[in-house]
Amino acid sequence: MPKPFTLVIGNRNYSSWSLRAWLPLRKTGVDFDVVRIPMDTDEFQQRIGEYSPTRRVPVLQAGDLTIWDSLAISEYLAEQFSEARLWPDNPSHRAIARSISAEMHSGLMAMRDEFPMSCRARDRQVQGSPQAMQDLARVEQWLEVCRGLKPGNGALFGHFTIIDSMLIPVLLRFHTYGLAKSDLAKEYLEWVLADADVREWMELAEKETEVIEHEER
Ligand SMILES: N[C@@H](CCC(=O)N[C@@H](CS)C(=O)NCC(=O)O)C(=O)O
Repeated sequence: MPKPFTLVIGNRNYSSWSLRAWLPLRKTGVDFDVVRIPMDTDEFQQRIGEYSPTRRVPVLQAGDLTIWDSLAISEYLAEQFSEARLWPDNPSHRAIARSISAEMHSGLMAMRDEFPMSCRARDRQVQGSPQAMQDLARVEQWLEVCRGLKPGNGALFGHFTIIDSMLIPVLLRFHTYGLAKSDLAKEYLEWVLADADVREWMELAEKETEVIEHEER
């Protein structure tokens, strides 16, 4: 019996956008298949066109429907699974969460380029450019804004929402490169690393054997 959804992802170790789609799908509780295609390989080039019009991952297949792009997948899941409350309940909080998610989705290029995600890597020492450091400072500002609106620990708006899945791959970089400086970032990172789904993803990433040289620092 085919499962209702199939998520096509890249390497768990490297593919931050795959993680951003996998997490909200996981949080809905729905059953789904994963097709993992290792990136930067001949296999990726041969197979990706079968799934993805952009030749990128993630892609969600929902019956006949194909949804490419992590944010579009997240929005679709939020609509289909309203009980999962994938956006904050409060409309103002929702607007801010969407603004930050969109900013993450379309920006922070220097940080993304200079501090690539590698879930299994630790203690990396990288000197970021001024632009990358500005991007990292922006992440700290986001945390301050969210905690200002909704004081507390753990998920930014009291329960897991899409803003968390947008930020979690950044927090995993904080872990890899020792970038969590403020108490807010340290506390949030602690919550991220304790999340059962994040842990599962990281454990599976550890078992992957592929190495993408240009993603290593
Ligand atoms: N805006 C897209 C970005 C997708 C993306 O850049 N995916 C990367 C992996 S994290 C990819 O497919 N890289 C493979 C390639 O470019 O060959 C999204 O949010 O889903």
